[in-house]
Amino acid sequence: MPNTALRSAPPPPEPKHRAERMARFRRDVLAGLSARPRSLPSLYFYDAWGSRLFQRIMALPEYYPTRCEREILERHSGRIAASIGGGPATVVDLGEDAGEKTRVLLSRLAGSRCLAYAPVDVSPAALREASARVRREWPAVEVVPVEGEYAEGLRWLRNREENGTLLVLFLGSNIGNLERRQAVSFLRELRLALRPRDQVLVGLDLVKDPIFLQRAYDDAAGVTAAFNLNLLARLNRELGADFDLAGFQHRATFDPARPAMESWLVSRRQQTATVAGERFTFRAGEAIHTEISCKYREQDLAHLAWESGFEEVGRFLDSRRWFADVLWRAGGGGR
Ligand code: AVJ
Repeated sequence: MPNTALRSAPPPPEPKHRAERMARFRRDVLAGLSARPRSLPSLYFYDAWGSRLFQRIMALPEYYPTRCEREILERHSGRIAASIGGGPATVVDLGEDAGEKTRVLLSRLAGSRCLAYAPVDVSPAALREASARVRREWPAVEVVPVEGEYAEGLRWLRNREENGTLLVLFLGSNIGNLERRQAVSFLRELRLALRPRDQVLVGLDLVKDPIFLQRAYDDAAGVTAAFNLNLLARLNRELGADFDLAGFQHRATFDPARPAMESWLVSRRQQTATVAGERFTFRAGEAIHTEISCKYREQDLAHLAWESGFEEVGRFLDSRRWFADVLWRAGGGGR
């Protein structure tokens, strides 16, 4: 087997981890539904069908983040590319599946240098797609799919010396799904898996007139509603639950104090559902919290970098100042 194929292989699959993830899924769901207010982790939106619905959300006229970030990357990829120097580099893609925006950046980086692309994902299907797309478009780019969660994937990548400089992408406001404090601990952990010259590019959605937020998270065509309700459909499919999807309604609210958009599934009537053998009763109007999408203020970005232990290298905004991609260097200091 040629050496490159060997190096491109994902780490040995560990069925133990998959079984663990399934057990955790069940545990998380039962714990969330038993809590008050009830909640379900947004992490579980993305089964195969949920990922397709999210693709459709990104194409909605109301869902501005995708277009804002594409504008940013089209305008600033050159500067981002220059910031990582000319040596060998690896673009680590956390959860973007080599989507269009990642490819805007890759087209600037590929060709001119020795480049590797490492998607990290728990979903083998997502990894296959991301890898195939990049291999097709840039045959010279070495593709290193890493099956696993972000932290374990990064630890594995850090130990590969041939990676050169890492540029870790966490685009699309994915970090918005974490509470501010959790986001900081996530970023700090991320930084610990990096060497001083490595960089991260993080997409953050900015505070704006709530009317645009409301429309983006409750679109006219009902795609976001379907995306939210798919969470219950997934419990039906994978945990033997018996939710009546017609008995729940999508709701999106803006909390200016956080500030964040929040998504809920509201029970239209009193009803019961069985999940993994446990019975749950929902009152009419009772809401299950399914997602938080934090919005950041421009003036908080420097502090966020500092708290997370990074050095700010660049800050790129779209023309409306609705979205920001921040470029941070891991640096040597520690906080
Ligand atoms: C994928 C987490 C960035 O919060 O905007 C879109 C998910 N939820 N519409 C977001 C989502 C409802 C999205 N992220």
